[in-house]
Order: sequence, then C-alpha cells, then structure tokens
Amino acid sequence: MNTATPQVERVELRELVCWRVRTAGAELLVAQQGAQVLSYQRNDEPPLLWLSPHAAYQAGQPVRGGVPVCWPWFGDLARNPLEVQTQFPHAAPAPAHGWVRGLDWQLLGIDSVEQSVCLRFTCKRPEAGFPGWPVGLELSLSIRLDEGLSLSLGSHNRGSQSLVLSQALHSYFAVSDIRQVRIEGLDGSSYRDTLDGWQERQQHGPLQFTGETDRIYLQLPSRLSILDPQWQRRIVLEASGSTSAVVWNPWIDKAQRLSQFPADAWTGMLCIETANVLEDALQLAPGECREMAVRLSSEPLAD
Ligand code: TA6
Repeated sequence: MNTATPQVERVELRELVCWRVRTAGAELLVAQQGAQVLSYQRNDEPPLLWLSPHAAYQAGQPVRGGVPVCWPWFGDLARNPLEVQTQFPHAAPAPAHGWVRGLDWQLLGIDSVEQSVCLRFTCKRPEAGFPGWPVGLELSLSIRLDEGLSLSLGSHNRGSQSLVLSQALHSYFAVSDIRQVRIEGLDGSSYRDTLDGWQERQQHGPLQFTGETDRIYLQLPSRLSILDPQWQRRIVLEASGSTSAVVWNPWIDKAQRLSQFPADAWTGMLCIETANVLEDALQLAPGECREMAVRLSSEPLAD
C-alpha cells in the first residue's frame, strides 16, 4: 500500500464502525463507539496497545483493550469524591467508568497534514435516557497519529452550574511479560491501594509486578514510562491536565472473572490510565473547557 500520504479508511468490525489510519510509520484503529482507540502499532515493533483477542465488537458494549474513555466519572461512582457522586443522583444504577464508552460518538472531522492524521470526535448529551447528564456538558476527543499517538479529552461546560467530574483514558498497553517490566516515574508519589482498603501508601522506586495490582497514584510528574527489557522497548506516557493515574493488572484470579479476557492474557497487558480522580477531580466552572491529554511514544532500550 502506498503510504506516501496517510490512508484513512472506514471499516466495520461486526457491529462497530471503525476508522483505520495508515501512515508511513504506523497503523491505528479507532472505533466510532466511545471514540475508542482499539489498536496502535508502529512499523517493526510489537503493538503499543493491547487489544483482547476475545473482544466483542458489539453495539453498546465497551471493547476490552485499547483506550476506553471513562467519563463523567471513573470507576465505581460510589467510590468517587462526594462532590462527584452528588452531581449524578439519577445515575443509579451507575455503570462502572461512566456513560460514554458504549455510546455512539460523532466524527467531526479527519485532518491529514503530511504524515500526521487527527481524528476529532464529540459526544453530546443524548436526547433521552440520561436524565443525570448535566445540561450543556459536552465531551470531545482528538486523536492525533504522527511520530507518536496523542489523545486529548476536552470537557466543555456550556451550562450555568459549576461541575465536578472524574475521568480517565483507560489505556491498555501491550507488554512482553508483566513479570519482567517495570514502571518508572512513580517514585515518591503516594497511591491508594484499592485492593487493601484504599489505604494510602508511598511508592519507593520503580513499580514491579508480583500480583494483582489496582492503584490510584496522585501528585504524579507528567512523564511515566514502561520499561520492557524482553522487547527492548520503553513506552513513554507524557500527560497534561492530569496529576493522577491508575495502574492495573488483574493477575491470575481476577483475569478469570473479566469479560472479553482470555485467562492467560494478564501476562501480556498493563493499564496505566491517565486520569483526573480523587483530589485531582476535574472542576468545571460555567463556560469552562478543560483538556486532559496524554502522548504515547516508544523508544528502543539502549544496549
Ligand atoms: O482501572 C482499573 C479498573 O477500575 C479495575 O478495577 C477493573 O475493574 C478495570 O478498571 C476494568 O474495568 P471494566 O469495567 O472495563 O471491566
């Protein structure tokens, strides 16, 4: 295929409309539902993002893998700060990770300049079915593929009330073996261990994995990285508009209970979710628009 200029094609994966982007250096697949990046791979490298081989490309059901968008709350609404919980009184039963992963977003446009392609999506308040969705609250996602992959999630409060949201770009990364990798950049940060009573703890040095891990890190620097010695690769995450992130691997037991997830898949994936959660929740004054962004890139490990 001629990749002198980027190629963008509309493809259908079972019930989902998707967009495949090919540039000279990489390939990207995005589902219109949830504006969800499904896969991202650079030439001559393993995929950067993990996508479940058991993914169900069904309307209304989030796909397991890639980068699901968690909004207007992250995780269990009942575990959010009270000011977020009280904002969505009608949300019972509140789905995990908010409303928008399974909604059909609108593609606003595809901009292609040299070897850079940007897909712009928006998700407006649905006409019916979401009484708790604040009037005038809109969401957009820009996905830019160039030498890296940049996602920018914009929340726009066109309403008259101040709002407080929590959100995350729930990125599933592909790794050679979770038992061999480590995360750099967390040293000195505090985290809440959701598997041990949400106790607050301190991170000392790089994070290595020896079991199920589900932690919310706070007061983070903008740069985190995944060191993967077996694939001789470092995946770099550079965040803006966020100082919190969730680190998750289900390990053996939880992997058996997850939908769209092969029992042994826990060894090849790792979530680092750029977020605005807990004390880093997103405050939106009337008329305000705030962006949370992350840029993903990869580099070879120096020998
Ligand atoms: O981000 C970590 C987490 O909250 C885990 O506790 C696990 O539930 C994961 O998200 C996946 O959630 P999902 O609703 O996509 O199965």
